[in-house]
Order: sequence, then C-alpha cells, then structure tokens
Amino acid sequence: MKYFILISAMLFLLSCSKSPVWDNPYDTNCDLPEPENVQIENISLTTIKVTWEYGLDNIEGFKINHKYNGVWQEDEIVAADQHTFTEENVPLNEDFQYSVTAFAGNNFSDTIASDIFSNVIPEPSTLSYNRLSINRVALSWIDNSEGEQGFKLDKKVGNNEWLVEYSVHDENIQTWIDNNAEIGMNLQYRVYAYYGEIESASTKTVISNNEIPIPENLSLEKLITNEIRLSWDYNMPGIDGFLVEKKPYGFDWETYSNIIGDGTRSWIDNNANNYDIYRLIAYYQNITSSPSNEAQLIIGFNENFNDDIADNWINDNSGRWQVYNNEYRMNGEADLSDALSYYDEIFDDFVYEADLRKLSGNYAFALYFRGDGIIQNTDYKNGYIFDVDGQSYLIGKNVNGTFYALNDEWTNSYFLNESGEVNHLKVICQGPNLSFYINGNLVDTIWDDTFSDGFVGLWAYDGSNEDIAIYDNINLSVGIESTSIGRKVSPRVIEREYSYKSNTIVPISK
Ligand SMILES: [Ca+2]
Ligand SMILES: [Ca+2]
Ligand SMILES: [Ca+2]
Repeated sequence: MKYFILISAMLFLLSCSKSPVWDNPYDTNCDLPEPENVQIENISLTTIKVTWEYGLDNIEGFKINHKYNGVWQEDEIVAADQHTFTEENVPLNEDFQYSVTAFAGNNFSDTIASDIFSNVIPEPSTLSYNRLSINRVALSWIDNSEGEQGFKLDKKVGNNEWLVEYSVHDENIQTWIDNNAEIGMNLQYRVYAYYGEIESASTKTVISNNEIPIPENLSLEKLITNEIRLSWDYNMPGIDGFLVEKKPYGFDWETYSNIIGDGTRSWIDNNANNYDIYRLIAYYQNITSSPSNEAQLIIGFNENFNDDIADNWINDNSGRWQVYNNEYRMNGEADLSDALSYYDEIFDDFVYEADLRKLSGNYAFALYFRGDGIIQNTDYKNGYIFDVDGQSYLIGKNVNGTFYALNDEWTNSYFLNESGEVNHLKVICQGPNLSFYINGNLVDTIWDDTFSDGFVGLWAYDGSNEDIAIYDNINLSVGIESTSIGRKVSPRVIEREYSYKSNTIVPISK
C-alpha cells in the first residue's frame, strides 16, 4: 500500500509537469503561426499584388494593412484560403509597405511586414541609335513597364537645350524614326515612359555626330598616259553626290568635279599629270563631308630588292638574272652575249638612277633606257645605254641593229669609283635632252631625238662566268628634275665588235 501511494504520487507529479496542448486557433492561448515570405509584386504601374505563405487553413482569415509614405492605413480582410491581396489604382511614385496578420476570432498571429516598395515607373532601357541615311535616325528602346500611357523622346541638337517631348508615343511602342536628323550636328536623344503627369527616369543615347560620312578607301589606278581612275567606298544613302578635289604639283587644292552622283563609286580623269593629288568629298545641299584620304598619281617606281623580289621586272629569261641578298645580280655564264632586264612600264621623260657594282669579272654594264625591251628572238635592242667600265663610260644608242656612240666612245672620268665599288649612275631625259651623272656629277648633256619613250632597264655584257654585276636602289621619278639643252653630237657607228680597255671583244648587239 505504501508503495502504491508512492507510485500514484509520482504518476500525478509526472502528469502535472506536461504542458497543455491548444490546437484550436480560436483559443487565444493558441500561438498562431505567423505568415511567411510576404512579397510585393507590381502587376502593372497601378496594381500591386501582395503574396504570402501560411501553413494552417482553419483560421478565420488575414488582416492586410498598407503603409503609404509612413502611415499605416485601415486593415483589409482576406479570407483564410486566400494568400494574395491585390490593390488597384495605387498612386505612382509612392513608397509602399504591406503587413499580413493571421487571425481567428480574437487570436492574432504576429504581424509580418514586406520590404518597402517604391512604385516608380521603370525606365525604358537600351536606347539605340541607328543612322538610316544622311538625315534619318532610327531609335529603339526596351519597354520595361506594364500599364504606362506611353513613351516620350526628347532631342538635343548641338549645345541647344533639350527639345522636350520632341516625339510622343503610345503604350508599348519601342521604335521611332527621326526623319529630320540635323546633318553635321551632334545629336542626342533620351526616352522615358509616362503615366499622366508622372514620368520614369530617362535613358539616353550617346552623343552622335550626324556629320556627312567621309568617302573611304580612295584609290587611284593609272589607265593610260594622263588618264587615271579613282575608286572609293561609300555606304551612307541620301547624299547628293561627291566632289573631286585635285592638287596639281606645286598648286593649291581646287574643286575639280562636282557632277558625281551619289550612286557613283568611280570616276576617270583624262587630264591627269604626275604628282597630281586627289581627294573626295561627299555633300548634301551645301553641307560637305571632310575630305577622304588622298591618292596621288606617281609615275615611276623605286626598287631596292630588299624583299628579294624584282617586282615588275622582265629579264631575258636566261637564268643569269637573280635577286638575292637584297640586290639584283647578273651572274655571267660565259655566254658572250648581252644580258638585259627591264621594268615593265613605258616612260617618256624621267630621272632614272641606280647603284651599280662589279662583284667580279671583266665586262661593261649599263643603265638602259627608252628601249623597246624586246629580249627574245631578236638580235638588237633599240634604246639608249649609259655604260661604265673601270674608269670610263660610254653613252650610246642601238638603232635597228646598229650601235652608235654618242660621246667620244669610252671617256675617262675621275668621278667613277674603282671597279668593285658602287657607282651611282643617273640619267635625266627631257624630250631630246639627255643628261648623264656619275656619282652626283654631271658628265654630259646630249641632244638626241631618236627615242622619245620606252622601257628602262639594266644591261650587262656576259663575257665569262666570272662576270657578276650587282644592281640596287633603282629609282625612276618624273617631273622633279630637268635638264639643260643638250649638245648636238655626231653619232658614230660602232661596229658590232669594239674594244674595251681590257681589249675584250664585246658585241654590244649580239
Ligand atoms: Ca509597356
Ligand atoms: Ca637593296
Ligand atoms: Ca622588290
């Protein structure tokens, strides 16, 4: 019995220590769980939706409150099975906060508030500027708002004030074309959404200069003597056309042609002269672009063989002409014949010069000019030569198989460097006046009108396989230097064979 009482007392104590369970939410002793995850969603500019989560369904409902600009308003009641609350006609540009409280009778949960939400109109984004033609600009933007009344664009021209509401558009519009884009001005646009008097923030373009684009890639191609063709690229529709400006050598720029239509991309000048410089300008009404790159007619060439290529040279195909070590060489093969290489372009008046050096052997070599350039299947090569050997030089011409000396045959000159050293030979041809220079020194000026134009080239006599002639730094220019009147000479025929100082028998024409 004693034990029974003890055990009963212990059971009673145990039952008293257990807390009571209130699972009726209407019981104010029941601790109602609080709503969770209270979120605000902007359905449209003037419609706000509040959502939350809640685990019990046997409550009476929820009390929703909202705070406009710091003041809580009257509660709204939402049924227990609703976990959303939608409010329409909410004002714009206000701060909102919502709170949710679960309730059952007089039992209330804790109140949970959302984050503060500012009901501003979202700004449109990514305003892009795309020039369609000389005076048309396409603008496009991204509409980020639901329920706006529309969009407005402002425009700024140069340093002027913004032109406010330059263009006004309906809801959801995202593109517009300005057909009056001022040419030659800095243009900037900004776009914003609006609802009534309320506007979003704006999104701007960068400042774009609406100048007339410059013609690009002007290039010049020589067609025939005094005729060139200009070509260029241009992508912008809407101009009136192009102007050609030309700067003759020694003169100022002048407008040379203004009758080139906007669809034209090439133009021919049949009155082109050496060193004329051209540039192109696009225009619309009286507004012009900046000038294009310049293109110059340069008659002539320069070859230093440093690319180990004799560009545009044609040789006698004998295998003796080779380019290496940045020089042009005639490697003799004891062929007892002329070796000839010429530049593949006809010139009339010019300055022609080159460095010549004898590497080994015993022979003469020359500048060849106003020649016919024929190399194969002929036994003569019309043209002039300026020939050096050792300490003497020879000026001659080959006319239909007959060779004539124009100076006193081999003439000594102390301007000539030793055999093996470089000698710089230069010829100036101006009409029939032919001037000859050795290492910068005028040695003769001769009047001869046999050949008025032709190829320029290099000549060497191949007498032995020791004969190696080196040519380098060959230049032909036109219109820079002039000659004096040449002396009249009496050309003397030299027979096919004549003597060098070395007494080697050299047939000038094979
Ligand atoms: Ca919209
Ligand atoms: Ca060279
Ligand atoms: Ca070259």
